[in-house]
Amino acid sequence: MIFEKSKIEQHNSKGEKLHSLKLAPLLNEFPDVEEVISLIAAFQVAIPSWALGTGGTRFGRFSGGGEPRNLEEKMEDIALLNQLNRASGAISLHIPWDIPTNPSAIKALAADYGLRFDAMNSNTFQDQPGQEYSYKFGSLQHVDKAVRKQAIIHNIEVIKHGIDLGSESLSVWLSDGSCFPGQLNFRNAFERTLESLQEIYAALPENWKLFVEYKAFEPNFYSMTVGDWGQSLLFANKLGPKAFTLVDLGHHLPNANIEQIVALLLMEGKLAGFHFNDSKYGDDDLTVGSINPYQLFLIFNELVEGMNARSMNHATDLGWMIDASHNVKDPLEDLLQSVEAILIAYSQALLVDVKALKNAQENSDVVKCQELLQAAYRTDVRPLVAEARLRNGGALEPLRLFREQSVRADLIKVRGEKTTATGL
Ligand SMILES: [Mn+2]
Repeated sequence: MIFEKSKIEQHNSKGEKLHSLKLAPLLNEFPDVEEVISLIAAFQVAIPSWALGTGGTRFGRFSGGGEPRNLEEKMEDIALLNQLNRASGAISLHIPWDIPTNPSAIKALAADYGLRFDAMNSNTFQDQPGQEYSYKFGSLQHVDKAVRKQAIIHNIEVIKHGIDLGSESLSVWLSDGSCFPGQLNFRNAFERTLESLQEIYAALPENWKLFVEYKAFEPNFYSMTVGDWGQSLLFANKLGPKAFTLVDLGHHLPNANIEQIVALLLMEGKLAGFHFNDSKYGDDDLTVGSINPYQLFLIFNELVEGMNARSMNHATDLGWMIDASHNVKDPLEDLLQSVEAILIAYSQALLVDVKALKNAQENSDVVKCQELLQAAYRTDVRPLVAEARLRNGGALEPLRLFREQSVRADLIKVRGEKTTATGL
């Protein structure tokens, strides 16, 4: 289901005139606009292998059609996204849902599609068929050493799969914790988890990173052993220089100031990167930017400022991943919307008048600070994002082209109406 290049060219030439008209004022207004466009063009967001099918809730799942039935078809879908937006050139694999049984063939397919393998994700939050011990009461924190060992071995296997594919990081999200007061000795749970993570850390190749993801609640509803950024940072600091804290936007208690968390993790050189999504209540895993785009902008504002302060490469020094669930939308359309929202927030952050903001901060000119931030946020940067995409060979309007070409209908013809992606 790969697009013919001519279809994208046709689509672009149809829209080119209107695009130029919209772009012109931005080219005039911002002196550094060429640099901004090239930064946007370099920015890539990894697509998780579990986000290409229809997700569900604990109440049910309403299947879409034409969903990818295996890893190869998932990669095909990501290649298609990347053809359209030129900003989705990486895949983040989940093990065991997407075990590459023939790694050299998978690697060759990725090379054909121009995809690279981003962070690998382990899973000790579910019991797998044939597994000796249960994770009902935790994995790396478990009171039974044999259970911990099983979870450690799984993580090391995930690292090995990643080495085969050329990935360079492991994301560990633990559902470990407790459901009721008194169930767990917090200190002992932390210490056992740390010991387990140390064994996993020791198995990392030299150039690898370990991402420790935190989450405030669910599935455990009294305590989570890696429950917030403080606990994650404690683990990361104790583990060593290859360990970092991973921020998933939906994993905080309501109204948490995520931008401040990001600023301080960057200051400490301990920010791993992001799992992007949006939420209104909890870990809703909604389309990025669909509920609170201003918060996303404020986060990117801290990211850009903090990365520049440490002379970091925006595109490559942190892990950028989507972690969302698509329950009612076409997953591919949702992912196009999510990547677009990320690029828009990033572009707006790049337009902040940093010098003027610094000056206003130094003078405690609160009104001016707000004006400067909101001036950038209220700029319609969509033509800049489209221009970056155009220069990369993508489509001016990816979503429109996706619909005009009836991509989903074609996928249903090939894959069938009733399909379920692995892991869902
Ligand atoms: Mn996540």
